[in-house]
Amino acid sequence: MITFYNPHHALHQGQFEMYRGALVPCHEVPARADHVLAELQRRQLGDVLAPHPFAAEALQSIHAPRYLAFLETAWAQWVAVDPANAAHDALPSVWPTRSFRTDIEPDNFAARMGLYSFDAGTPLTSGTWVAARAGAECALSAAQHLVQGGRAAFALSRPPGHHAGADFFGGYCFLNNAALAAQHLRNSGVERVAVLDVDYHHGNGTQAIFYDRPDVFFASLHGDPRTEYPFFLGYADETGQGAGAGTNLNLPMARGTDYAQWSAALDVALAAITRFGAQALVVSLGVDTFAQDPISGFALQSEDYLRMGERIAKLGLPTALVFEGGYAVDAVGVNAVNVLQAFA
Ligand code: B3N
Ligand code: ZN
Repeated sequence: MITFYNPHHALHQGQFEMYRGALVPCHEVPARADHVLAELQRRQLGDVLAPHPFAAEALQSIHAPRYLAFLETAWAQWVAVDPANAAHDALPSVWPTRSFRTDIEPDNFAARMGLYSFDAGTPLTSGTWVAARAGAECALSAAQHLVQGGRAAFALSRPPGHHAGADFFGGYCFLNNAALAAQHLRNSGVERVAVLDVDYHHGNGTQAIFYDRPDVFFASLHGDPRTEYPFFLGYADETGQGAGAGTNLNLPMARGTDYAQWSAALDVALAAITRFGAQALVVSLGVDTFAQDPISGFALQSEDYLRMGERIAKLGLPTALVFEGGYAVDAVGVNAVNVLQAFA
């Protein structure tokens, strides 16, 4: 198995996220990717390469041009508001909720931050754009590896991606790496692609991007959004719309879910992916389902990730795995690489 590692990921190093009315240290830290890389190298699971460069059009296959233009220049805009802003990250604080207009991009920077985001937990930093773009290129490179006949590839991307929509960031995500990989497969002639999201949190961005698409199946196993982030999407009755009716499968589960319960849901998702006739698979690989994860509520153990990988690999599909969440930093390397082991 080949890994595409984002050499610029550490340029995105947020300081604080909003939680219960206070700024708390960010959970999504560079050490997460460092631990995964170290574990991959310790087990010698294959080559680790820098991603290939991709033209801007690759990002535009998923993301709105005005959103990309905003992200690319956001830090400069933030510092232009006040040079003293360079000392701290930008966080949104005002949003256009129901009845507000979103067709106008206001001149005010805080308003633009709100227009293009959905929470106050995702700081934008001086290095966010460079890191996010290189992370997206890891996912695109992994997809390209499958196009060239590879069995599996891992995108060690940071920041993560599955909460990012076509034109918004949130949930620590800016560019939707998994969606970019799936779309690259489609653009390269793979007719039916499935995205399997095993992160603790529902991949609202990925779902929204493909919700009316008959050619991309999205299946997600996650904490019940009635109690778990991102709260406003991820319910079982969301099954796709229009031409995409029937191509979305949400399997929400209660806090405390262990591997026996979780793997029964995995079987349901994998059976649906098989029925769909997927020719390639993209896995949003979050390991925040781990019992000791500090912000999540499932009860998976490190050895469960070995079985998870074996089960997914048994599908026999060309598979691109894209790193998402997982915040028990010391265990994140072992857990993620346990999944990858079956593809090595
Ligand atoms: O859910 C949280 C959250 C929960 C507990 C916290 N503690 C105990 C300090 C802090 C934060 N925040 C909402 C944002 C969650 C983003 C999840 C990103 C992710 O992994 N997506 O897959
Ligand atoms: Zn997550």
